[in-house]
Amino acid sequence: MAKRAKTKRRQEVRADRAKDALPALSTLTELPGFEDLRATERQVRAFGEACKTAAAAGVDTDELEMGCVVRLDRGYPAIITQDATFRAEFATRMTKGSFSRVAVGDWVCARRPQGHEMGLIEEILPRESDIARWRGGNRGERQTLAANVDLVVVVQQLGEREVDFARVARSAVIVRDCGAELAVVLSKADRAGAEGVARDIDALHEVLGDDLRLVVTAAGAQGDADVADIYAAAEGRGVAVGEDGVRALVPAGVVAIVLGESGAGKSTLLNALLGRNVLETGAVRASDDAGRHTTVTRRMVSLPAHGVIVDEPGLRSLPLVGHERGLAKVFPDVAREAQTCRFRDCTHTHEPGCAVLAHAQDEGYAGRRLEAYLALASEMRASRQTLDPDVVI
Ligand SMILES: Nc1nc2c(ncn2[C@@H]2O[C@H](COP(=O)(O)OP(=O)(O)OP(=O)(O)O)[C@@H](O)[C@H]2O)c(=O)[nH]1
Ligand SMILES: [Mg+2]
Ligand SMILES: [Zn+2]
Repeated sequence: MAKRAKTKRRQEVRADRAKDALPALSTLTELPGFEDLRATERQVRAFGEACKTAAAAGVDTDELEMGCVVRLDRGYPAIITQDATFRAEFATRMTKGSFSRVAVGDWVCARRPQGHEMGLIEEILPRESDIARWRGGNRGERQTLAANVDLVVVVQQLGEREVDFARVARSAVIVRDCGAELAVVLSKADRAGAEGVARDIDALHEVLGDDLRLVVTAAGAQGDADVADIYAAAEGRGVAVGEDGVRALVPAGVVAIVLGESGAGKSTLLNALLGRNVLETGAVRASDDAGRHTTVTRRMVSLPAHGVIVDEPGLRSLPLVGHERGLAKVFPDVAREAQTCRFRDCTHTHEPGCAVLAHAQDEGYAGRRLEAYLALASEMRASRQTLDPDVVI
């Protein structure tokens, strides 16, 4: 027993030290203001209900405020309310079970007990969108990356080789399934050159359609790199370029998140948008061009005169599990045909009475669009069979 108490004490000391090492919130000038973040009416109503519940549990309602989670530093949330910015932990009645999983962007019922620096999260209010990915193996779980964001900016780096359009298509399906809008930033355009960029834009248009919101950037190009030709090639294809192109995606009032592999240049891009080096960036490995997971904190930064963007740690794997709705949103033309196939479980590869194949033969889909759809659909079919049905949400 004594041993267990000692271990517990040691854990507490370690947790206290970790808290002390967190950056002081008052020094973070890039944090959004309360007026930059807008809760929906549904969330405001839910806050009212949460106050009633807390009052019934004996909480002084004068201490309750509606707040938004603007950072998660090693799991510790920072919350912004109308009057204050403070760190918070979970009220004891919340710490059990999955309710304690708060994400950046979450609106919460927060409590600041009189004379306390640390706040408490009494309740997480319902999410309007939930950007989540599946992680782990057969008994995996959904990990929420951010809540209540309007737009996901998928950042994909360019290089000498053709853009990894399969990865962008996969990201698009997950984003559209999560209830957010999608935009794609092709970063590091200086590495691809004008011809490479033109090739990559065409590939993405082929797979994801011409109305895909696309921006080509080179925010971290070395000083003497000439990107004028490269940007001209993109603009010639009707694609926006540079930091202004990205800013236009995130007007005031919009909350966005950047999503992409480690090393894709997400933090570099956000620093360029902020006009100063607020976020840490790190070199990629020469051997495989992969990043080293430089960003570890999920946090909001506020763009001057524009909206808010959440910087995220890079994601390696993006398994597709149960995102059929997202697939149908990204490929509405294929999904429409698929509904009239003779077999409900048609794989659209060889079956008689397959409307997708018939359409491909008669009118055709753009280039590699069908190929991308089939690859994603088949992966989802496979994951559905291997996953434990109990954990599929
Ligand atoms: N050539 C070139 N290099 C870039 C560009 N943008 C970023 N880089 C480099 O790519 C590397 C990774 O950049 P980061 O901004 O740290 O990438 P990240 O996506 O934030 O990575 P994680 O935080 O690990 O997820 C750095 O060495 C950057 O200098 C660019 O436009 N051109
Ligand atoms: Mg980063
Ligand atoms: Zn079919």
